[in-house]
Amino acid sequence: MDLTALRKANPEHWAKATAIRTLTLDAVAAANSGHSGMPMGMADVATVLFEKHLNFDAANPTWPDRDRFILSAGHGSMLIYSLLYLTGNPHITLDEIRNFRQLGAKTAGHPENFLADGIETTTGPLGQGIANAVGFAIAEEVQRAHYGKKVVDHYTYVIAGDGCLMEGVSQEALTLAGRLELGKLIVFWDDNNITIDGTVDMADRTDQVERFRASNWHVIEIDGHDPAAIDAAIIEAKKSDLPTMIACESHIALGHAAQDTSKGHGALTDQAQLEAAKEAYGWPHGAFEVPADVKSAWEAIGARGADARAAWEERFAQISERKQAEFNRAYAGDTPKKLSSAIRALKKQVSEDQPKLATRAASEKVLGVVNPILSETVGGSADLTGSNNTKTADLGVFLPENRKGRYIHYGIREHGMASAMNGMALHGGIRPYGGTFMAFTDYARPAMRLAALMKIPTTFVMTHDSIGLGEDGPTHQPVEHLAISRATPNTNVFRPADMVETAEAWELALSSKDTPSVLSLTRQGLPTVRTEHKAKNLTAQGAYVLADAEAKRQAILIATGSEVSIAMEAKAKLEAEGIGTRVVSMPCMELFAAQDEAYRKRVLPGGPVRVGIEAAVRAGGWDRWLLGERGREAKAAFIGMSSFGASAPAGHLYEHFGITAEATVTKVKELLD
Ligand SMILES: Cc1ncc(C[n+]2csc(CCOP(=O)(O)OP(=O)(O)O)c2C)c(N)n1
Ligand SMILES: [Mg+2]
Repeated sequence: MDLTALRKANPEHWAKATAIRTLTLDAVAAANSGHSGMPMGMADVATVLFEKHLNFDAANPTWPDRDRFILSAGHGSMLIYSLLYLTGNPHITLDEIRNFRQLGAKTAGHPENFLADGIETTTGPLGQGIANAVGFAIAEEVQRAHYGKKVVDHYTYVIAGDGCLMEGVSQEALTLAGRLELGKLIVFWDDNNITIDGTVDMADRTDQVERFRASNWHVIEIDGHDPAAIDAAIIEAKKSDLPTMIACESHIALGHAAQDTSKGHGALTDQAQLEAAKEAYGWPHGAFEVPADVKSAWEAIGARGADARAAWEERFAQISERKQAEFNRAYAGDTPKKLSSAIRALKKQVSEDQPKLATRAASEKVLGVVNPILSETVGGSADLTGSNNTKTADLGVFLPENRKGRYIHYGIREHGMASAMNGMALHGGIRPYGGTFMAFTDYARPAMRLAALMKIPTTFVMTHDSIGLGEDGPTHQPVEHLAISRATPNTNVFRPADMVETAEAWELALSSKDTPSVLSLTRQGLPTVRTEHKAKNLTAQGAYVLADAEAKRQAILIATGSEVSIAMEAKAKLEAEGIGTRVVSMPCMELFAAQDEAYRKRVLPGGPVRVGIEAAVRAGGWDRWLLGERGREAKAAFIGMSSFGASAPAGHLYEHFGITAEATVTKVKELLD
């Protein structure tokens, strides 16, 4: 590349883009770690996007109708930090840039959504950003259909690298976006032909242009260092009814000795080479120094959207007060007042009717009450709608011809679904939930983990939650998945025992503001165990005494979900033999752990023997409740799974694996001996 020619052709653009490049070089050198090349290669694209197109107001980074910018290639975090600092974002100061990658800095190694407004999503695991972006674009469409173009009308822009496009999740994301014709989604591909191990073609020869076209995208190919071409491409992309991929041919680590090599991907810290690059840029300034005229040009870009934001606020004030309140409530993540009374009424009815129902079917009934009350729910399933029971009658299907639809047929794309749901939650104003079989947690897991890390309340509806699903066999029978989800920080795993607990779990999931929920639901029918109506949400305590000992208390049975009724059966048998037995239903270990110690001790007093019953592995939290919080307070045993399941009718499997009331009675007696 002839840098002098580039500089001379457009000196103002060059100075702005060079500020990004040099801040990146300086910050990475100061941290002695990081990724220099990507921000250096994509600085021109980012500069044109921010200068001419991105509708944002740097001083108000959470304005709801802003355009969203997502750096899917999260390793290039200095690109977004530079942009936020230069445009005047209140959180990313020069000190933050100087403290890149240091403890307590907002400028973490990879962008973290919860550290600074303006960072829309956490990226770093390649492919997540582009898949989140599909959710952002869906959220925009759904909200626009509901509130009108006057108050919702924005674009979602993404920068994705070769790595993002090589990850499997990108295939799920882009084919879904193409089918749904998300025309306001615009992806820039950083086509630099470099990854860590070498050139891309060492591992991949995909024709990305053809791949996107085949998936119903509009595609534009440009020189990623030509400001006029970048501008023209964005103008064209914005007009397209289809999502657009702009292939930006670029040079990683532009102007550095490591340009166009995989060495350029990482930390370029050599001082002499750094200075040589600055010299090649015609940048005679010190470390972290941005000349005042360049900084003020960037700040003008940051202030450019202030008028648009003010105009938006005026338009917003014109919609009905009811709509304004609904919009603000949904953005705040608050539930309507009606929700808890509706849940209470449902619980009362269920306790009276005492249906025998699979919790997945119970969940559908709860959603039937919830969805008409919460206009912000967007449901879906990865091609298991009838099995996950996620669709209710009032939700139309979201399609290009029906943007009012609030149900998404995600297709067989569990990872893409989970990641898109995260995008919707991050966008704001939408409460997404989506279903698959619990065994396919594995396929959705990277996004489930990120929901927890990002502190967003995505709800994962995981049905067919044990060997109780029966004949489909061990591939479909989760045994370790509860443990995996419970081991994940900031995740509430609910395993309701009946429809009452299912309603309570939903109420908690829908009220959560910063914790995702996993609902573990059965395929098989379960009796109602909560036969006495309690207005209070008992699931909120995580565990509670469902039935206390009648004879002198000698045993405590702790069970979750489908095994609570087994515990009740065992209790009846034990009481008949004079062994007083308490049954504790434990629908959410995390919420129980969050109760004060006095409550935990009241539910699980020392003394009696304890048996845990759950058709899953013991790992992932059980020992704390079985052995006691100090690990030696109770004689205890666990009835559950220690191998994969098998293919047979559910009843046979429970017998075969010894998860029965009889086995529980035997265990209690052994412990009492
Ligand atoms: C899921 C995942 N796998 C691996 C990595 C480690 N990693 C970070 S960047 C990178 C290479 C990415 O190549 P590309 O997107 O082309 O970025 P460039 O080298 O062009 O900056 C890899 C493998 C990661 N961050 N996420
Ligand atoms: Mg690359």
